[in-house]
Amino acid sequence: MRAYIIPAMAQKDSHKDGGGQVGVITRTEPKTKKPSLYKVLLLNDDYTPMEFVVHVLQQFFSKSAEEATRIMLHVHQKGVGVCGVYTFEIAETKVTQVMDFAKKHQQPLQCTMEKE
Ligand code: TYC
Repeated sequence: MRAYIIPAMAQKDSHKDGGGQVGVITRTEPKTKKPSLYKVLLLNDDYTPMEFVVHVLQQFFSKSAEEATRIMLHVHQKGVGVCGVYTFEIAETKVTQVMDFAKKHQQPLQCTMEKE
């Protein structure tokens, strides 16, 4: 909540009572807005080894071996899957990290993001 202080001379009739009083208006709406969220997606392909994808999910998305395996198998079977949900800059960083890592290891793995 934020309070706005109105200077005495700006208030109606403030001159009659000698002034010096200030008015305070408060509002109850929170000032902050929730940031938009973005899903980071992994796409399936026929070439990237399953172990490589599991490693990516553990390394860049802090998944356990079990959760990483579950997500990898989901992507393998359905074609696409969610690695995590983040604010724009974090999601963008994750995509860049995965794409750079895949390129460095000559894997065709694709990672993208989409607004929730
Ligand atoms: N389809 C790959 C294979 O059979 C495994 C794989 C899973 C690749 C998920 C990419 O995002 C991916 N080796």
